[in-house]
Amino acid sequence: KSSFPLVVNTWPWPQATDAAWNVLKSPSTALDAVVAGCAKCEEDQCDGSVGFGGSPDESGETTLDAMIMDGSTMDIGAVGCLRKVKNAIGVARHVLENTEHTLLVGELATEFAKEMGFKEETLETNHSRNIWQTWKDNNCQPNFHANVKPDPKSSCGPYTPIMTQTKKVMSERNVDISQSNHDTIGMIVVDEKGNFVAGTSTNGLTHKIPGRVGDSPIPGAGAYAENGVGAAVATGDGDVMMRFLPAYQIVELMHNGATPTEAASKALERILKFYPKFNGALVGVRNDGEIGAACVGFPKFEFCVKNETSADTIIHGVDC
Ligand code: SD4
Repeated sequence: KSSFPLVVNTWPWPQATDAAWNVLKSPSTALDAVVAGCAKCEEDQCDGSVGFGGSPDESGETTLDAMIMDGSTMDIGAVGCLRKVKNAIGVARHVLENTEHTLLVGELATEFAKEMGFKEETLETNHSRNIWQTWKDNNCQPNFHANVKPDPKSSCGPYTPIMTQTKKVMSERNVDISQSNHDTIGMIVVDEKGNFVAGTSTNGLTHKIPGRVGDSPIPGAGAYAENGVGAAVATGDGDVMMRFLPAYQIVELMHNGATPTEAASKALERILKFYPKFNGALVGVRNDGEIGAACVGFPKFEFCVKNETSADTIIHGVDC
């Protein structure tokens, strides 16, 4: 059980925890802290899975998903498939604060971001170009159009449209995450008054079909927060997770008396009934400061916790 204020985030990324904590103690709001924490990972390109230069899609482009939810108002701002803007969580915050909307997507989210003063720049790096080139060299030319026949002279055989390929790979449900090592920062910040804010930021799934949006910007899937109950965040196979709204489930289960660990385990069980090879991890924080997590399909899941009780951020591990 933790005291408040509190910062919790997915994966062993204490630099993000510390960034959020420092802002929270500056002093500032839980909303500011989540934005600062997730932005730190976007800048640091945590694991190559957050921010620019990671997880190129089938056309080589990196696109970003992010969300922020304020449990004191139930306001949400989110961006999906955001192009050419590095600070996805910052744009999500502007959706929350400057619009009546919840989720903006794609190129038009970029237009919105530019209006809000964000810089338009490429999200490609040598690293992301290399990942994409290596993949492309081994998989033949992408062919999005069903009526275009694969080139029979191609050295790597008939091209499997990614749609089919993805279905096949996805049906294994343990291939994509372990191979592409893609993770999301999901962060929960609680201020000293018990206001909950949750956020996410990710560059999603490597070699995704352009246009794919994961669970991270979907309310109740990637994150959920409700003052008086708690908050939860998710990481893992977003195409599956968003079908179950696990973050919402955790908050709802906690509302009905479950501990965060029980709630996270139950939410995973619901998914596993249908997708036994699914990979994912969930973290929840309850209104009384209790923290819990559950995971499946990863060898181990680690998450960071920072509160007043220790000078350093503590990394907790859960066996999956
Ligand atoms: C997604 N959930 O886009 C994200 C990726 C992730 O660990 O969290 N991977 O599907």
